[in-house]
Amino acid sequence: MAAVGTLGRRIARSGVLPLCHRPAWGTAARQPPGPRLPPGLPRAPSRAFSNNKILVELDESSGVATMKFKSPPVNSLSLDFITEFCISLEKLENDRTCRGVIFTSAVPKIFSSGLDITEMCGKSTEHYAEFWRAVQEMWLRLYGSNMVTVAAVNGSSPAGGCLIALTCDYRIMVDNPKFSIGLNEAQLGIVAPFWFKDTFVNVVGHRVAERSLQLGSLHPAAEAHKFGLVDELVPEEKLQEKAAAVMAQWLALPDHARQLTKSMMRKTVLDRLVAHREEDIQNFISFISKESIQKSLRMYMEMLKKKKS
Ligand code: CO8
Repeated sequence: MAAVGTLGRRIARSGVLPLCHRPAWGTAARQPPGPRLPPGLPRAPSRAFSNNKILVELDESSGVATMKFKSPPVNSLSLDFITEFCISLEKLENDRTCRGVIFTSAVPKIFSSGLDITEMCGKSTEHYAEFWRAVQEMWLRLYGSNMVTVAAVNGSSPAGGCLIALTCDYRIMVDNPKFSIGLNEAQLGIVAPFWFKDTFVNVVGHRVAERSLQLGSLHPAAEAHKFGLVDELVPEEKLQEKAAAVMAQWLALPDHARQLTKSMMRKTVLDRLVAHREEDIQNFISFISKESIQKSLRMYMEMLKKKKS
């Protein structure tokens, strides 16, 4: 898919409603799935839709979808990836049989390497505006989702990858010291915006977030678990089973009560970005366009390439 047009136009072409036209919080409680079938009887079918970068499978009997990132080598969050993400999420949000989504990766050892750095290097002002609006949109849709969202983190998850996990309701990570997670923007010479910071603070608290953000830390799985960045660690082979069990626990509650509680906890942070969205885009453009920042990003990309040789 070519990276052309605004995210709004891209989503409009897909027939998906833009965020501002979605029903208000709590007004569209999801329908619980039908009664459980006795063993042996045919089950409701699973539905799958796949684009280039994300595979979505919806199990209609449980009401749980899995979104699997499949954009090698590192599931970087390019404009195309983010567009697919928003469209897929919106399709599920509008599907009354879907009550929860598990996010995971089909790329071995990587959950997501975060925002695609090439989208932020040597591009036009218009491109930076389109890209940043898409990043905002992805966060607004996911943080404000009515569905239960569980991140099944099966690999490294720096920066924007960590943000996706932080934005979910619950995080389970594979217990592997080689996998790390964190908002490492400072290491790239860039600054995580206020809504990345707000999301992080809401998960781990102010002190831990401040230290981790200032140092641009990437935390090995066990350390991330110790201070609550991830809720649980499991062996790789147990990840799917655990994610399904957590999802079942969250879905056992009445949707309207859980959704209204989620909204109460997240509304202030969501509203802050909505109120300052254009200003945030202009800040991003003027920051990322600075020659000193461009130089830092180029050096970082070179460092990634050199690491191989
Ligand atoms: N964007 C673009 N390309 C990337 C990215 C990325 N985020 N990450 C890796 N790549 C590329 C590499 O350059 C390499 O390319 P090539 O094959 O052409 O040399 C290829 O992907 C494979 O990478 P590695 O060889 O490094 O793969 P490994 O399996 O050894 O390691 C890692 C995987 C751990 C994910 C490693 O690649 C890594 O650490 N990547 C960088 C992750 C990172 O720092 N991301 C930060 C992105 S910024 C962000 O998300 C938030 C920005 C907030 C904006 C604030 C604005 C002001």
